[in-house]
Order: sequence, then structure tokens, then C-alpha cells
Amino acid sequence: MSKKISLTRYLVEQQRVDGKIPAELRLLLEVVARACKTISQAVNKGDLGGVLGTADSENVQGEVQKQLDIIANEVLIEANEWGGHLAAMASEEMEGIYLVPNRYPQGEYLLLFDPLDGSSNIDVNVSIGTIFSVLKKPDGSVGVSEQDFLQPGAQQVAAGYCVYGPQTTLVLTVGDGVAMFTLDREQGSFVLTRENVQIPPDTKEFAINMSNMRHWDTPVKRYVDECLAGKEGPRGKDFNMRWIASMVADVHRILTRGGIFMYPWDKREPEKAGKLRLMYEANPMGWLVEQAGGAATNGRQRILDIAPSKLHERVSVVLGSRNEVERVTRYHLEPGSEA
Ligand code: P6P
Repeated sequence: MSKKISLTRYLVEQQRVDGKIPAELRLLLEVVARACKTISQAVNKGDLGGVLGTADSENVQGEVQKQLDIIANEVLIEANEWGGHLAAMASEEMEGIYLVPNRYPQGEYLLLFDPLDGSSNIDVNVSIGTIFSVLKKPDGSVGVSEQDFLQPGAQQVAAGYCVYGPQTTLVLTVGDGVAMFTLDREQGSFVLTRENVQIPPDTKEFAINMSNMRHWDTPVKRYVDECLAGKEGPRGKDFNMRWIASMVADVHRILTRGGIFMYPWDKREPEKAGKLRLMYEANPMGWLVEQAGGAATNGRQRILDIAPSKLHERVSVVLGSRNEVERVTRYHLEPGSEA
């Protein structure tokens, strides 16, 4: 039986042996992991915990909030506000940024999160998850403002998610590859179960909400039609399709066995760049995928290069196996393919 390496030991070694992460960032990641354990316990109770169903409120996106959305948000805020490692936080569930109260020491990091992604799946017992992204507060900035958060995803210093499924698994990068930690409920700790995760460059599995097909732009229609044409078509191979409607679960499958995930711009709300949010969904997932050898674009440019103009900015997302993402991006960049 190989020695179990806990998340704590992994982070200490990343800090001590490889000098990859400062002590404050290690503390931040351990606090986020503990908050995810608390959220996992609430999610796992389901009806027994009386936390299913909707709250009588909407989030900044105008979406009806689930009770667990609000609980997960509160867990992350309460876990992180006192530790002295953060200057402020931002969440899908809050319109503005959350400044660390003056009664606590201020740190140099900014934490962004989607506290419970995929919440439409909560009541039907399908995997959901927490997505988080860590930025550094810009040097020399006095105080903290929303502007300090508006950094391209390439500036992230850590990113990850925790998927609440048959296992509770924390997936993390600090810029040195991707590691996966499975929650050992008997010990109450996350244990390293995979590291140096690599996404196969090719795949036979695509993930997209097919019910939106009539609204897609031409390059996306072309790519999906070619997949559906199978062996007899231009791709010369059959494809499989998956759509869990929980980005965390779809991305976890892709990190585990490859694939391509697409939530593209479509004609339903042409003024919106896409459905998913740049700062706390596409950026952290895009970095994880790139750190695992995959690629992540908005159809035309690298997601991590996008300069955000607002906190809850939406973006079109194409991510996963590198060769497939490059094919979809190539289709978008061909002359005459403009939306
Ligand atoms: P649709 C969940 O609400 C989410 O933000 C992502 O996790 C998921 O990939 C997508 O929306 C699902 O959207 O339109 O298929 O329900």
C-alpha cells in the first residue's frame, strides 16, 4: 500500500521543496479545501439536511438561487475572511466584491468562486461542484476595488474545483501541473490520488447542449455535424456525446479521460458573449485544462488572455483535448465565419 500523501503534505512540499507557493497561499488553499469538505457534507445530506430546493431570491445573473447556493457561498466567506491571507473575495452569488472586514488582517490574495456550480442538478442528485480562482492583489494598489479583480486568467496563482459526486475530489493547480485529491471520509482529509494529470490530445467524446443546435454559429454547427457524421463523415471515426449540465462534472470527465466541452455563443441572446462566466468558471477551468496539456479558447482566442471588463463577464467556452479545441478554433477563424 503506497504511503498516503495528504493535501497538507502535498502543499507543504510544494512550498518547501519546490518553492512553488508562499506560506500564505498554502494557508489559503487549505482553508478553501476545508470549506469544500463542509459544503460536501451539506450536499451529501440532501433531503435529510432540509437544504434542497430553491431560496426565495435571485443571484446577480437573475437566476433563482438554490438554498445550497447560498449555504455554499456563506461557508466560503466565513472560512476565508478571518485568516489574514485575503484582501477580498468575489462570488457568482454576490453582485459586488466582498472586502475582508477591518477587524481581520488583510492579505495579498483575491479569491473568486462559483460556490456551487451546476446547481440545477442539486435536487436530482447529479454531481455538482465548487470552482475557485486565486489572483494576487496588484502591487501598490491602495485598498481593494473591483478593478483589482479584472486581471486576465493568465495572472492566476492557483485554481481548482471540488466535485461533489460519488467521490468528493479536489482538483488543483498552482502552475506546476494538475493534482487530484480524494476525500477520505474516515480520516476527514483529502488524499493525493492523481498528479501530473494529462488530457489525451485527441478524443471521440464531445460535450455540448444539443438542444441549442438551431441557435449555434456556423463553425460550431460544422464541428458537431462532422462528429455526428461518424466514420462515414470527414472525421473518419464515430463520436460519443455527454452533457451533464454541470461544468465541474464535464470538466472532471475530460481531465480524467479526455474530450471536448463547448458552451458557445448562440443567437438566443446575441448581446451576451456566452452563458458561462469568465472570472470564476472559464478562467480556473481553462488554466486547469492547459496545465493538463489541453487547450481552452472562446472559439477565437485563448481564454486566459482575455482582458476582463467586468466582474461577472460572460464568455463562450471551448476546452479540452488540444487537437479538438484547435480544430473548433480553426473553424471559427476561417474567413467568412464571423458570427
Ligand atoms: P444548460 C450550470 O448552471 C452551468 O453554469 C454549467 O455548470 C453548465 O455547464 C451549464 O450551466 C449548463 O447549461 O443551458 O445546459 O443548462
